[in-house]
Amino acid sequence: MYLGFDSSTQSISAIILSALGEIVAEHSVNFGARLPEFAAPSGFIPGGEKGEVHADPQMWLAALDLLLAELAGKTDLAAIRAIGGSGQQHGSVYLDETFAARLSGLQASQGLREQLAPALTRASSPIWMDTSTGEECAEMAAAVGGNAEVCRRTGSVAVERFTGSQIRRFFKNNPAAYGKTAHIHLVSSFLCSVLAGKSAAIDFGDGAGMNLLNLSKLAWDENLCAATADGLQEKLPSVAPAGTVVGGISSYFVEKYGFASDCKVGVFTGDNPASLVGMGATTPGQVVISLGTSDTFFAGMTEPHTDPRGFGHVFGNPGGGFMCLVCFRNGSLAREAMRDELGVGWEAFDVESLQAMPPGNEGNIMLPFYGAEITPRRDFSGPVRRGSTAFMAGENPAAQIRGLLEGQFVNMKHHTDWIGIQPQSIRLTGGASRNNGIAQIVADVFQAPVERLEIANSAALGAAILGAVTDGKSMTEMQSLACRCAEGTLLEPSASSADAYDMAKFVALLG
Ligand code: XUL
Repeated sequence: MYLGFDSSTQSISAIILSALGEIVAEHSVNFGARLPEFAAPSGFIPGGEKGEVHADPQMWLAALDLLLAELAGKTDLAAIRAIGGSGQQHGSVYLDETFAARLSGLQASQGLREQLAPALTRASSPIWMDTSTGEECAEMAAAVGGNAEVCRRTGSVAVERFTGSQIRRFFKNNPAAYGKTAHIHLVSSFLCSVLAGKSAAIDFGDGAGMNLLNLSKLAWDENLCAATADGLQEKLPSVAPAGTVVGGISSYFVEKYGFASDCKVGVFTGDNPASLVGMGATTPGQVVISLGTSDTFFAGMTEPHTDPRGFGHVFGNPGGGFMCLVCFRNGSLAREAMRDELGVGWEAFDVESLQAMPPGNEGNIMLPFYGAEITPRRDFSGPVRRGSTAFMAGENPAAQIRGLLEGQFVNMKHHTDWIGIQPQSIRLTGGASRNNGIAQIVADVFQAPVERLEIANSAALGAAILGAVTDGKSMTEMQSLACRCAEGTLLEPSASSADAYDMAKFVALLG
């Protein structure tokens, strides 16, 4: 059996997968609810100033112990042959030179938290929600000749939440503590190190979320490391492809939770690359659209070509090659805002309600943004409408809702054209993905069939599949066994809608 962990913003989860692709056990620990002593109800420390959003790495350690204690109570962990894992991307953990010795000397009689906390040189970890490093991003970009160059090298322009600018901010604001730092890990590689009992490598998927990994060389970029902080390269772990074995599990976990001593630990990855695996979408041509608070589009790519507009990101694909990731801030955020503005319920987003207007919305189009957007990166004070007088006046809920949804997915199609691959099939996930009305619009706009998977936690499933890959199993075989589509969820695009969307008019309105 294989164990997959996903340490996300609000919780840590585990999935145990059999070699036949059956989910044998699932367990999760919610940080806010289960570890109230860290005063982080949503997984991060509230009240950060100037865009700072940090989390307590000690909380992640306490949660790992708690999760395993509870999992060991209901499953025999001795049957686990290999472990894979993923973490929220971009977050970083700073440790001194005692880290390695502390890891190899962990005592099962005590907890991870008290034994490893003294190695932390930065008490809190900046995470992906942090927006405090605009200045550092500009400095890094200027040092290598501009953002186009950062993007050419690393797959993304310099981004606040990415780890490089976060490291630079620490180096500038707290040089003494930076000087004491011997290892800088991502959330993923930190937890992997703890499980393997030694400092672990970062994989190409999560490493690409740092603005420090040169994608054509698949190695740390010397110029960007130098532009970030003194002596950085020596503090970064090595890089390795997904599926690489880090080593056997640390004896701490064997003694304390009953793992077999020959259980292997593979390199961990980011939650999005792990989701690509867990959604069975690592092959180029398959696309995942996650409909959450923000909407996210990700897909496998053969070549690491980058977004000329600078909004999208390119990461390593755990299945080989590369993947793109494009985030849209106005996802459910905007769908909810419109629902509330119109005073309707979610049934107004159902297939039947949406059919009151035809695909293309009789030429009524909308830029569907209720506030700041990141793709495109611009502030909006509300949706921008073009069309009939009634539509411009906000009348006819069916036309407004269809206008919003079509706008969201036409905007998504436009801003993902640079990957150069027509989607063969789209796998929808996230809160709004069960809604057939929304799913049909996705199918029609992209002219591709849309399906939904049985499982909700695709990152932990992907992590468990990566565990199996570490043990020599084929990823595609594990995906075909484990990534099953929920019955009756396949929707075909309607051919008559192929020319219904006026992309050119939408792009002109975007300006
Ligand atoms: C991706 C990103 C988020 C985090 C959240 O770039 O910032 O999706 O990985 O888990």
